[in-house]
Amino acid sequence: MHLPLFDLPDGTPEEFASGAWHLRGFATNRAAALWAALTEVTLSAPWRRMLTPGGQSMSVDMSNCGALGWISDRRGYQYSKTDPLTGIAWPALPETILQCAQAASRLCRFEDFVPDACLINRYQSGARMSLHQDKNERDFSAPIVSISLGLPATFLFGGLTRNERALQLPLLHGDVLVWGGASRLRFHGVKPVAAGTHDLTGEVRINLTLRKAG
Ligand code: MD6
Ligand code: FE
Repeated sequence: MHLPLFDLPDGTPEEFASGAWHLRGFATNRAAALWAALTEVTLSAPWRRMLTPGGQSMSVDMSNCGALGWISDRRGYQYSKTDPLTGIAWPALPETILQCAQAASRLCRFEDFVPDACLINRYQSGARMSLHQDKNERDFSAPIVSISLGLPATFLFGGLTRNERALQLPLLHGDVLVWGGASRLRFHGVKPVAAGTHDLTGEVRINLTLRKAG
């Protein structure tokens, strides 16, 4: 059966590149629970600006939950079992976040995705993420699940080399990306987030990136 785009029920995976799916609005009905859970996480692991290996402050505020947290400093990018700010383990991955990620990945035929790391990104207006590859994880056969909440953003989706022209993908509140396979190592980034206000998150965009890192 042929379904034109405008007839797709919310959350239906659209494969926009080999191994990369866009699930529009998949998390919308869980957004309030996700927001409450990540707000709780950031009470224990506060928002901070990390340094790039070059020593510049990133424009995105970050935190983590799960067994491993993604961190960046002058030594480079790595996963850490402890929060360098507090010296203690990252907060546990909230069940509501885990269930959302697993439900989304299952729809894209990744049957047993067990993430051990959840990076939480907060974009205030003007914050951006320059083109990068996610390659600090041990096992590239696991997908990455990315959940967007709050203000919209334009996601840049490039190729396997930095200079390949990037597609632009609008990401809205509640959208989920699942990507792996042939897309796992594609360059990607986020254009500067425009100022605005969202009913749930206020003046920010939130992105949760779930990975199997260890
Ligand atoms: C963001 N996301 O959307 C940043 N990486 O704020 C990422 O860097 C990302 O969304 C790998 C897979 C999906 C992503
Ligand atoms: Fe990334």
